Amino acid sequence: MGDPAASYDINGNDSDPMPRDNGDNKHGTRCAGEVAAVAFNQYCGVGVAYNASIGGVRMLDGTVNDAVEAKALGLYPDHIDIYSASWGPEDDGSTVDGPGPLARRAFIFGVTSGRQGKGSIFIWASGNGGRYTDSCNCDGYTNSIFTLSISSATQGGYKPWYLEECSSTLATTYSSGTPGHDKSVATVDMDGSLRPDRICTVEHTGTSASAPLAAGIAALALEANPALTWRDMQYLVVLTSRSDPLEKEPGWILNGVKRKVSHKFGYGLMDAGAMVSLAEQWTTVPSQHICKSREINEDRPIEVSVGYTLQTHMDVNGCAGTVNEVRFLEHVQCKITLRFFPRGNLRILLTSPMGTTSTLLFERPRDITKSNFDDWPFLSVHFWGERAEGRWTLQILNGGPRRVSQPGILSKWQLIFYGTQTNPIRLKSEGTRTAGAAGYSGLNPFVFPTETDLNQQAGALGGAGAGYYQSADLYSNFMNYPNLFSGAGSGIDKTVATLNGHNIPTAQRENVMADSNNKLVVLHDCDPECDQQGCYGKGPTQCVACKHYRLDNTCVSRCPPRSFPNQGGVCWPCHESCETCAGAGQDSCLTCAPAHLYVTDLAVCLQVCPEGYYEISRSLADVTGARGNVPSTPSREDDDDDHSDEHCYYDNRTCVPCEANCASCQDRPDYCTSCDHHLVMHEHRCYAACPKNTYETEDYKVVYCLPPGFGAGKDIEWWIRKIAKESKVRFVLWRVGHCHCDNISAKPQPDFSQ
Ligand SMILES: [Ca+2]
Ligand SMILES: [Ca+2]
Ligand SMILES: [Ca+2]
Repeated sequence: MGDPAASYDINGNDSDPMPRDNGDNKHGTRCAGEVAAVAFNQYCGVGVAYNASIGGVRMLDGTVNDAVEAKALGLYPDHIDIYSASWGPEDDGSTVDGPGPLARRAFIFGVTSGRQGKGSIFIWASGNGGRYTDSCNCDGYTNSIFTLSISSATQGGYKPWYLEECSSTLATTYSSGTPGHDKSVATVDMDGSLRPDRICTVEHTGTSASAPLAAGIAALALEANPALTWRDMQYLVVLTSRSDPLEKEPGWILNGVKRKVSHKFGYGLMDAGAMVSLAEQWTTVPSQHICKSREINEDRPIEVSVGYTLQTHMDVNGCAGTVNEVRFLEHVQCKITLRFFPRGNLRILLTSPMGTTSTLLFERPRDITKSNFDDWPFLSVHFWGERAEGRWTLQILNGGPRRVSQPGILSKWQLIFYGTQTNPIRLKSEGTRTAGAAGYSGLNPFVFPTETDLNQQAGALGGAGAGYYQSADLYSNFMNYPNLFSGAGSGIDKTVATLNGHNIPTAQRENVMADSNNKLVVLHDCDPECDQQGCYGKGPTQCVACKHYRLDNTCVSRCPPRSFPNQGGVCWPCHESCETCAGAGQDSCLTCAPAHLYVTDLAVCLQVCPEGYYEISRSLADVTGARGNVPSTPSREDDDDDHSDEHCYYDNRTCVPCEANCASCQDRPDYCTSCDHHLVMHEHRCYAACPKNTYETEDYKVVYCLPPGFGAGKDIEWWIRKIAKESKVRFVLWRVGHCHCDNISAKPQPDFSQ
């Protein structure tokens, strides 16, 4: 159903996203039809999630820049649950490009604050560059942890010609295949005058047609369980997608937790029934931990001979013993800086401590003009569920076919682990499952087993699914779900019973009278935290009702740290990233939990600053409100102003955004340490084009033009002074953001006396 409240026209800057009817603008309509074409319509097929409402965002029919993308990705994040995107950088097999600073910020804002803090779901098509052996890991949108990347399979379960292989693809849905041999996708079509015979097509193709099917399935999962977070959704896809329909295609590996995974299809074909069943049983995963390894900065040569492999490794402990500890992996990023010409010769592999080898980059034979990756965060989802601790091995292989004239260099690499400290999978108990769901798990080996399933079906389940997290701790971990209030006694259900008067201890039945509800109430010696309705006995656990707030079964004057009073006056846990909060979501922190940083423009607490932010520690004097909480660290200034500040972030560290063009910065917003794609850096500022009398080096640095024969040092200083006076150097801009020096006519005479 069309939803104006989920729609916008960014190109026309109005509320009506109706495309121009010129034959080229049917893509969005076709994608929308796959998700939400209404049931029992007279014209065409039905949408996967036909009860979903759907909006349209017109954004590709005009200039597409970072701001346009950010606006689209950040549109109405409290109203829109799922964003389906079938666009990205050129699929030419040589581009390495990704979201700019504003779009990156939109992703972070979406997953932390969208859907009232449960996180926007971004579904992304993995790309159509298969013909040019493109890699979806060179597409920074699919390669992002925030997007759920979706690949395609033909109706026969094979790799289609346009498929891009990479390790960031999470799963697959059906789409078109070889023309004349395989069918394409049937969906709604664009026709300006809505002629009944023109508003249905059977010709929708490519990964563009796969992402909306995945978005529809994700919508069904949300319908079954609206509490799912953005990471819950990725877990459901990992756990329920099926390799078996696609195993005729080679390339499947078995990872360390015995799940089959592929660079073509991720975890396999999405299964809507299994997704919905598991969604119904799902308990939200613990909050995301981020553990960064150290950066390895030793230069290592990558030799010229075809087949040469540079192998290096790193031993990590998964940040054990810190708040960042990761024991159960989700995403793993390997951030790499290297030089090698041509870059497209390289194959990059990463092997985990559990022995899984994931290919971060396959050779791209068309990628022949560039030689660098600069802090590119190659993503693999193949280690999902494995442990982080141990030895990680990186291999960089010169796979050919181009001749290489000089060795390359690996100058920097780092691993970033995302995941949880505790077992993330805690299914609801058997009693709450529907008969249908329970029955389904028997049919589908990929539905995650509960303890009962494990006991009864340990043999029967077999196959790839049974081993996932198959440990005796599984069920007990669920039952031992860390209870914030465990110190206060019983569980919440029992507490409610006590306060309703149904669970009165026998010893308290003397000296009581019946209240209006015929329950037994003591009218004297009540705890001061009881309200005027009295109590059943002594102490704050025996109140009929609380004067202020209720924490587990006890009346309290205020909710303790890490909890907040909900509308019923019950202290409820904050999100794990908050020390104090106004609500349960990640976007509701008032102060941050220890070891978290406050991100100023997004108003959320994170374990590390996101890309494009720099970290500052405010002096203690700036945060007098935090005084009571900060251990007795001596304060250099004696600050008597009591500007008690709500935003007294607990451990005093914040993340501040870099200025718009910086990809990263240091100490202040305008001191860039790297630039956004296609921009050049000059004296730590980022520019679209080289400033006058400068040219761009291979690694996007800008240096001053020098006449032939000039060396470094004093020559350069002299030359800079000289060109400042008279401009004899001409520049040729051959592409925005790239330039070089040209036509330096006569060699000037250095005059060092100046
Ligand atoms: Ca319009
Ligand atoms: Ca691509
Ligand atoms: Ca992704």
